[in-house]
Amino acid sequence: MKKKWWHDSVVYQIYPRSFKDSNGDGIGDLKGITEKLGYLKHLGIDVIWLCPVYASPNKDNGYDISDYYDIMDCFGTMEDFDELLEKAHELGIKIIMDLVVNHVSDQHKWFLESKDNKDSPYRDYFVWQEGPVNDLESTFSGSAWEEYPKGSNDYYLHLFTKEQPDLNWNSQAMRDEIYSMMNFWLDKGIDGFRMDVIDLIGKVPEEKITENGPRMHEFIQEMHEKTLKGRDVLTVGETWGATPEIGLEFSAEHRKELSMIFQFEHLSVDQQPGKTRWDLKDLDFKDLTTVLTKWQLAFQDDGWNSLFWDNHDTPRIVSRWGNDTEYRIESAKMFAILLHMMKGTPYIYQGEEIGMTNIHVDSIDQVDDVQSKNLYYDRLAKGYSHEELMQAVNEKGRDNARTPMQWDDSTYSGFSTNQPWLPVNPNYQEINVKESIEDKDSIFSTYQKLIQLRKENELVVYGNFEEVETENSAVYAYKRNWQGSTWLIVCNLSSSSQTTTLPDISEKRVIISNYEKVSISSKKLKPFESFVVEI
Ligand code: TEU
Ligand code: CA
Repeated sequence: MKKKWWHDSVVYQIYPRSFKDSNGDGIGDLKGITEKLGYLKHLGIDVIWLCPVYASPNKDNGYDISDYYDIMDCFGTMEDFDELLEKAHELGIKIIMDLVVNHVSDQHKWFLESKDNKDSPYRDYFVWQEGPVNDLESTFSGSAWEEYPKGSNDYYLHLFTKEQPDLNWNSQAMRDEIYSMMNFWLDKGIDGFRMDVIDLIGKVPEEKITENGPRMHEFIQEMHEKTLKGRDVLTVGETWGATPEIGLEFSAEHRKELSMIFQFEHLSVDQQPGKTRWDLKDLDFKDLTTVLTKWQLAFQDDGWNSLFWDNHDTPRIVSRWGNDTEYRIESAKMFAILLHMMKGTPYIYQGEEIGMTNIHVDSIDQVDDVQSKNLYYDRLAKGYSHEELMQAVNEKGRDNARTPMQWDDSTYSGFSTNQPWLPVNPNYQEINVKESIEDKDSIFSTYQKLIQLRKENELVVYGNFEEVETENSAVYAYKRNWQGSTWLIVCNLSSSSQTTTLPDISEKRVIISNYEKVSISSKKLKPFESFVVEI
């Protein structure tokens, strides 16, 4: 495998609205990020993935872009962006931007032209259809078709909110505009893109095909040819519908498409098969570890994995499958060790490195996320109970990951001097960055050490992956083999003690662990116990 700079990199995802507010308006901003670059350097990350900062009316917090060439007012100016990029580069930190090109905002000039003038060249930039339309649904509930103007029998497609009209990728003119825009940012010196729902661009809505449409790879290859080719950048596609085979098509080197993809199969194991994230199901450890192993093996020789538990759309892993009370620290560290010892590029979502947790709300009025809100009202009308819907929102809602970053124990957690746009999690006095950096046994220091291990050991980057049988589905174990060395990674996924059939290990060769005293006989593991040992 040809070496790439992103093979041994660790990426840190920033949701700017919630990261750091520099001017006291309660909303995080670019200057706030620049202020905190030193912190990220201290953590040891190599790359920042910046969620959308482009001009936007914020119907979906920046994922509805009204101008790709401008910065959102509340985040700052293009000068602030240039300064952030420059300061980051000075520290050796790269920045990849979110690229949202499946749809734009209904306030984007292309759509404004398109919607009121059927003869406009921009009409074809969107997916217009005459009624009657099919029953295709939006990810954010309700029909994916919106009639405009009312009574006209003309409909446009929106796979997300109706304020996010879908772009028509069959239009060459539209595609060329997207490529010019990408080159504008790449020429500025950014280091790559995270591509929002990129597996939807080949959609054929009249056949109800959304993910993995027939022309998807063709478009990505054209994009590569016209923008990425010859540039040493990281690209990661968000692909909810990817199988390992599709993942390989996206990321195998000879395909000339992307560096890697985000697949979501491991995060779908706690939902009822064939249903949505809101249709809850208890986690079965075997389901999870089977998927993890499957993706590791799929990219053993070609292609490349991304590794992540959390992002701005998913609940916090420590609350989701760990234990955010009694074993918060142990379980957060266990999930960190499990993930960071795998082959692929790890992504840390802001706050994950200090073990930030989900929040609890009692009423839908306390929720900001458009997906949760739409779901609630849609299903309430369909007869679901308030209680079951609030349970789903509390367990899976996107606000869980979007509460302001907890920097210290002062009012508003050091995020802002004013009431933030989304309330701070009430546990900020106990869980915050200040406390974490001072404590050498913190979750933060485990992340720091894991990042360091990746830097110092090719085994972590390129070692062969091999699952190890433990005769206990609550205990996941795997080996990494590289040039005669072998590391064994052992993780108790459960909140109770577990026995296994693993061989005894030597204390002297423990590389990292989440309990001070590692269970020397690995036959009995403490709750959420995890360690890495050279064998
Ligand atoms: O997410 C894709 C997406 O569909 C998720 O929002 C959703 O949570 C998932 O389908 C499970 O239900 C991307 C962005 O990450 C998200 O923030 C945007 O809202 C969305 O695209 C639209 O741009
Ligand atoms: Ca601000």
